[in-house]
Formats: sequence, C-alpha cells, structure tokens
Amino acid sequence: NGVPIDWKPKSDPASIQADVLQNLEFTIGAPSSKIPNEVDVKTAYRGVAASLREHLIDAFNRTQDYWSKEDPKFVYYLSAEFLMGRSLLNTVQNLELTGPYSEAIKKLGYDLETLVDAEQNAALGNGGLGRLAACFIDSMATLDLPGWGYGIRYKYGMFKQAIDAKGYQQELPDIWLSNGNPWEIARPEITYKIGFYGTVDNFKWSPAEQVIAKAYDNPIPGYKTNTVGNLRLWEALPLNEFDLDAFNKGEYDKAVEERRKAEDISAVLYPNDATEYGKQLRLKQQYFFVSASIQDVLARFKEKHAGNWSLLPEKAIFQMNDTHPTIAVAELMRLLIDQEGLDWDTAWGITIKTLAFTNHTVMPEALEKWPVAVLGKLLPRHLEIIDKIDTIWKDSLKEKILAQVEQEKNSAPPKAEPAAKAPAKDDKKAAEEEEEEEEEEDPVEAALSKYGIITEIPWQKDVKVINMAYLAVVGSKAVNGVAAIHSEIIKDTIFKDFYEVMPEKFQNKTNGVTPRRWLAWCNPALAELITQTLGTDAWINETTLLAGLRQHADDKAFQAKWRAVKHAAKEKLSHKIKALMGIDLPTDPLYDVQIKRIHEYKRQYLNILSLIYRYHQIKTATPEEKAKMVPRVSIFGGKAASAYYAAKKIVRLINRVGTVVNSDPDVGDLLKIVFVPDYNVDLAEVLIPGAELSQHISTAGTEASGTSNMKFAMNGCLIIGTMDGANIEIAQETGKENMFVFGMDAEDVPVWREGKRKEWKDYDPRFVKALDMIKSGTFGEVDYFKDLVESVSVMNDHNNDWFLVAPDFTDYMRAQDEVDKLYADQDEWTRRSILYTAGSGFFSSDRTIDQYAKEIWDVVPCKRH
Ligand code: DL6
Repeated sequence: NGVPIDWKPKSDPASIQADVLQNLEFTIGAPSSKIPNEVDVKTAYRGVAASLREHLIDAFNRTQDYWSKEDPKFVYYLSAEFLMGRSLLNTVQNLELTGPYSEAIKKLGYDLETLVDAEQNAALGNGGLGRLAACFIDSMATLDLPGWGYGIRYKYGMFKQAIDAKGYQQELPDIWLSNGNPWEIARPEITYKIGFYGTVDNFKWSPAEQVIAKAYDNPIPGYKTNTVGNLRLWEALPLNEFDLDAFNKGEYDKAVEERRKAEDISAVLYPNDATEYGKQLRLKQQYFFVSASIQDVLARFKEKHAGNWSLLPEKAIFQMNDTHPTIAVAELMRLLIDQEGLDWDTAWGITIKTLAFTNHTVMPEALEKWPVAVLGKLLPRHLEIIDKIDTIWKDSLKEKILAQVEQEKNSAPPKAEPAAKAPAKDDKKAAEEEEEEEEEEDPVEAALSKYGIITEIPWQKDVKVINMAYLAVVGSKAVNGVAAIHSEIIKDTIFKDFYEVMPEKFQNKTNGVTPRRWLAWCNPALAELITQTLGTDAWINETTLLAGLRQHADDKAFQAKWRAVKHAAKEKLSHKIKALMGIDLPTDPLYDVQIKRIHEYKRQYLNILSLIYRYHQIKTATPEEKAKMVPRVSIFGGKAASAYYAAKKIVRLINRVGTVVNSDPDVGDLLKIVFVPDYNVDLAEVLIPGAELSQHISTAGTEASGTSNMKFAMNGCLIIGTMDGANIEIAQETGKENMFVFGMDAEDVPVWREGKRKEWKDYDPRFVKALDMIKSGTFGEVDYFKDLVESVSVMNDHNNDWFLVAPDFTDYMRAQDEVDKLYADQDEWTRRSILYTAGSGFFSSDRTIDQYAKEIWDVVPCKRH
C-alpha cells in the first residue's frame, strides 16, 4: 500500500553478521555482554533463525500480497500431519544464502552444521503420509503454485523413542517447542470458533461446547524462485480463558478446566500409522482443523466475491490427505447451507467440485469408520448431513441397480417347485420359517447396501458406522491412489463398487519427494559431483536431467569418484551412530538399511530372521568360508505404535539379536546389527546418503507407495524389494535387473491367503533354524518371543502368517545371496548405484505436484516479477 519499508535483503557476510548480532540482542534478548561468543549454541541458532526469518517474511508478504491481488485459484492441502523436520538448513539453502550465512556464522565463532543440529525436529507426523505433505508444500512453492497447507499445531509431536537396556521401546513426549519456534508467525488476530456436541433443532445447530482456533503461519520458501508459500497450523484455545466465578469460590481446578479441555484438542499427535483408530479426541482434532481451515478460506473468498458462491470451485480446491480430513465434505455443506443460506443442491454442486481425496492405504483398520453414535453426539448437524448425502447417493443409483436386478432375475434358472408334502414340523418352527421367507431382503436394497456410506459393521450387526473414505469418494471431484499399482488395487478392492459406477473419478498420482532436502541438501558431496558431471545444477529442479548420469555409469574414473563420495557418507553415518549409541562401526562392509515405521506388513521380521540365520552361518563357518563372506552392517530404525503389541516385540527382537551378535567375538566385523533409536527426519538425512542397500520388503499389495525407496534411489542406494507400491515404478525407471526383486506378487498373495495357506508346510530349513535359535534362547526371553515365533510357524485362528513371512523367506534369501555376490564386484555395484540416481528423476515431488495441479486441481503457477 505504498508504506515505505527500509528493510533490504542482506546477502553479504558482513551485513548478515550484523543482522544476526542485532537479532540476538533485540529479538532473542541475549545480553549484549555475552554476544556473540558466550551465548550457547541453542541461542545462537535462534539468532541466526531470526535473521533468516526476516528474509522469509519479506518474500512471504510479497508473495501473499501478489496472490491476493491476482486472485488465482488456490489449492488447500488439508492434512492432519506435516512431518517438516528441521528448517534452518532447508531455509538457508532454498533462499540461496548458504555461502554468506556460513561465512558470517564462522566469523561469529560457530559453524552452520552445529547450529543446524541445535534445532528441534518438527515431527508433526507419523511417517510417510506426513512427510509426503511436507514435500508437497515445498514443491508447491518451488513451482509457484498458489497453495497453502492446513493442519494442526500439535504441542507434542511424534513421541521420542528410547531403547532401554533390555531392548524394549520406551515412548517419551516430544517437547519440540521448548526452545521456541522461530519459523512460525503467530496470528492472534486470525481466529475461528469451532463448536462441538449440543442439539439440532430444525436444521439449526446449537453447539454445547465451543473452542477457538488460532492461526500460526509457517512460511515455506520455494527454490530458485521468490515465491514463499504457507503452512497454516491451528492451535486450540478456550473461548473463555478463565472461570472467575469458580476462582472466587476457591475452585481453582474448575477455573481453568475449560482451558485445559480446549488445549487438549491440539495437544498431541496420535502416534498411529496404519493401526486401529477410533478415539473420540481424534475426531475432535479432525473436525477442529478442518472447520477452522474451511472457515478461513470461505472468509477470504467472501471478502472478494461476496455472494457469488458458484465461483468457489474456480477459486479453491481442497485436497484431503487420507481419511483424516474427510469430515470436510459435511462441513463445507454445513457452512454453505446453514451459514451462507444456499439450498442443498447448489451447495452439493459446489462441494463436489471443490474437494478431492487421496487414499494412502488399503489396510482396513486404517480406513476410518466412525460409529454413528460417536459422530452424532459430537457433530449432530454433520450426522444429519451425512445421512442425507447417503440417502440421495443411494437413490441416485436405484434405477441402475433395479435394471441390474431385473436382468439377473431374467437370466437366473427358474426356482424348483416346493416339495408336495413338507415333512412334519412343529407349528412354531414352521411359523418362524415362514416369517423368515417373508422377511427375505429386497434384492435392490441388498445391492444398494454395498454403496452405503452409513453401514453396519459385519461383526456387530446393530452398530452403525460412517465409512469416511466412502463419504470422501462420493463428495469429491477426484479420488487418487499414490502409486500405479495402489491406484489399481483400490479400484479392484476397497472402492470396487464405487469405481464401477463412477470410473471417471479415479486417478493415479505416484508419490514423489523433494530433491532439495532429499538429495541436494542432505548429500552435498554427491550433489556437487552430479553438478560437475552434468555441467549444471539445474537438475535440482529438473530432476529428469539426472538421466544424463547414465552415460557415465561405465566410466571407471567416474565410478571411483562416486564410490569415494559414498564412502565419505558411510563415514559420516558411522560417526553419527558412534555419537548416538557409542557403537563403533567399520566402514568397509556393505551398509544395509531398513528405516520406516515398524509394522508387520513392512516385514522387519523377515529381515531380522535372515540376519539370525546369517549369524548362524558365521558361527559355524570354517576360516576359509569366513574369508569368503561379505561383511555387512545392518541398520534398523523406526517406531512402533505404542499399543501395537507385535511391532513392539519385533523392535525388541532386533535389539536382542544386535546385542548378542555385536558382542560375539566369533563374528567380528562380518556382521553388525544396529537399531538406531528415535528414527526421524534428521537421522534419515544422514542414514539415506550413507546406505548402499535399502530394504523395501512389504508383503506385495500392502505398501501403498513408500517414499523412502525414492529417497534411497536418488542417493544411489540399491534396493532389495518386493513388487509392491512404488518399487514397481522404481524398477521400471532404474532397470528391474538392477533391483533385487523377490517374493510373491500382489496377485499371488490373496491366492495364498485364501487357499494354500491352510496346507502350506514348505518351511525353509534356514527359516526353521532361525526360529529354533529364538526358541532355544540364543537371544534370551524365550517366553516373551513365543507368540512372535508362533505367528509365522503355527497356523491357527490367531497365527496365520497373514503377511507371508515364511513363504517369502526362501526367495528373500536368494535375493540376499545375489546382493552379497554383487557387492564383491564393486565396479558393477557402483555402476548400478549411478543408474539408480540417474533413474530417480521421475520421483521428484515437483512432478507429482505438477500432475495434481494439471489433472485434479486446475491450479496454475502465479509468480510475481
Ligand atoms: O502416500 C504416502 C504414504 C505411502 O508412501 C505409504 O506407503 C503409506 O503406507 C502411507 N499411508 C499411511 C496411511 N496410514 N494411515 N493412516 O500412512 O502413505
């Protein structure tokens, strides 16, 4: 608006140094007598972050002003999770200020790396789904796409994991805000009321409880652009700070009860990943952030286009990240009808053009279904709306179903006449049977029930639930899976009936990861070598240029350079592990890494069983045989959901095996097994560059995509994996012959589960040996591990090896033999490593986001000049 602002970007080390000093004193409040050399590292980090924040805010304000003026269509990425990790390095790199900041920081007596390490991890996500959201907003900004992320500012993020001396996982709170958060901008002026409970009278909802959602903005810098996007997170606060009446009566707990109850909503991230959901507070969280976000968007829309609601789909699209934000369908309807006075049909027409839905899992337990009783109590008006959507939706299918039923009836063979004389029965029984016949379900109703958003759960006939994924499918303009195979599977399984009646809605958007954080910034030496070789750093945004490395893959001199970079990354990783765990790791063996959430379907169990057998082999080998063995360092990392019994046992097994193997003098450097505690984004940034082999070994058909497989591939790490999720596309891009592929494929798995499983007995003797070692107490705790052993070896109702650990073991061992053989040929291994990076260009989240923008969102870049 023309107000002169004399802030100028500082890009030379001297002015940056002055700016950091000024921020240390006036923003952070460090005593001038201690600045710069005597402030502690955490304070120094805050001073540097505050200085960078000025750059961010300047570009952020300009971007947002420009977008507001231009009024383009925006995408709003609704996600209960954003696993951002640390921001300092990413910010300084994306702003292209690393050189001058490093120099300035050095002059102040610190170094950039130490300050980077002083930052707390923003772990507001469980794993792949949350990290994907973080990659997406990085790409949106880099591609100049008008877009914001919307989520929850959890006070406590993903729990911190410790492993105790006995190998048990311990969960500790993640107090990530204890050192402040210099990257966020509190917006006390941006608040919305969110209601819960209460009654509905003639469509008018009177909530019994209300809280305030307060906004915090987190500027998201793009790379090689002046665009800075936004992640707006909501904090829950009470409507009334304090109950003065209660206080005056001496009821101090009651005086702050409302505050505590409200703050609970944004207190903690649910530490679930594909495990059972269903907690009421979780629904409260979901509605809280969805309602605040939609109210926020509608408020801005109204400022510009008051009353012109038909324009909304041209100005906004909400992408719902999995089922967590899908209450958005009912909330948008409620706001348009109850608040803005639109009629049902107009509101519905707008809603289904303004929402889109991504599915991230086929695990039935992770597809949220809220009991009608729970949702109806918390959100009574929404239940009415969902009920009506369900009725109208099923009505719209009636004609089609009727025709189908008629056709089936006509083509069915005629029913046999009843026997002339029925055997004698007592009267009561006969009457009952007659009644049953009379009550035979209407075939149209029966066929329609498959499409019900509100259904009964088969194992509890009288409990009605709302299938949130179905609500999202019906209420969205597009539905997508996250890898090619996954998008096909959802059409054949969980959404089969819906796909048949509206095939045009279903799409695939194979995931991607940001090449900035996951290659250029976390692996600077490899990035430098790539830039030198390609003669440009344009590959950082144009990852398809990485294909240019292919022509160097056979060049021995280039291979040597590539190997040297990998070796240095292994050294860095080994130092990190030494610092964290006190374990000395040799750097010549093969570095084999499996890092991801601990889950039966991801099969860390398969990996550790093979390592137990490897241990046995080492123990029984002659010196000559030992000399031929390929030494290996096996690294695991990942958290088990706190209530996930089997996963916690797997964590303990890995730790017990590691303790025994690492201290056995017969083993030496031939095998080391390490479980790195508290796996998180910043550990991944060291583990991935240092890995040579990574394991993506889920039971085929279970891992929707996987994204760490893409990060490993970018960093020249070979993959051992099943034909599952994005592994399939990685194999296509990098050459299937270069991947260690094993196991049943997604089509064979159901066949095995439904048929062969019952009589299958072909246990591999090596598998039996590994289990015997656990059973006989080689790793202690025989009773504790008993059910884990039985889960893959004794078939009964509880143990049925659902994830095919036993039947895939033999082929897994074959693939592992191939790994060892290939590692002995370092030239060939390096050649493949280069080919992985060269083939990883497709897996940039820039590509994914470009596809979403063009094929679903209809959002185009808007870059200020
Ligand atoms: O799409 C991101 C990520 C995929 O890469 C993983 O394969 C998939 O397991 C994960 N899905 C979830 C959903 N689970 N729940 N809820 O985290 O999404």
